[in-house]
Amino acid sequence: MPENTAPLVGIVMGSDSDWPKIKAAASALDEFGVTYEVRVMSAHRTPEVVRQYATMAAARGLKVIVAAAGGAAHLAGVIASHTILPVIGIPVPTELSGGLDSLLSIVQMPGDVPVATVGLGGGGPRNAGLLAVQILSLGNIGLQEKLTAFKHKLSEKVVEKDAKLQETLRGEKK
Ligand code: RP5
Repeated sequence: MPENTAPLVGIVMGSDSDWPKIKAAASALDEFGVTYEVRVMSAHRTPEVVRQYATMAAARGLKVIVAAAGGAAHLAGVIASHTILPVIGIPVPTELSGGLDSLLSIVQMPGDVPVATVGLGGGGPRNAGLLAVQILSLGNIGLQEKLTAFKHKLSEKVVEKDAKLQETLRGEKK
């Protein structure tokens, strides 16, 4: 992460045990040079810290909050209730059906309090970081250019994979 610059994204998680499972979100921000901070706070264990963090986030200059939690995962929703910033929720995998508890706790918000929820495991945490970059890019031409180049690379990779597969299939027919 670029040093000595104010964070634009707040990555928060319910426990330090979540970090290894969600740090791909931070890596995505690193790829695009987006500044961020990482904090542990719990909707249930430190509710006052969460309230203060969410309430002050916009005034501190944060533009997007990424909130990860597992189980009865109320962190993202509680943060969304205290801020007008966009909140992206990352459901953390658990032992209950792979984390269905986390997913439903985050995605099933009541009307009027949106949380943009990414997928459970797999590319979910990375997508949270990328979605934060896309939100920030609305007011940042540099990020728009980087995202456009990123999309081109994605499609190039698939075209290459297709060409390789065609070659392999031709070889198998011989
Ligand atoms: C949630 O409880 C956390 O987000 C974490 O996924 C889960 C377990 O937390 P620890 O018991 O590891 O602190 O609040």
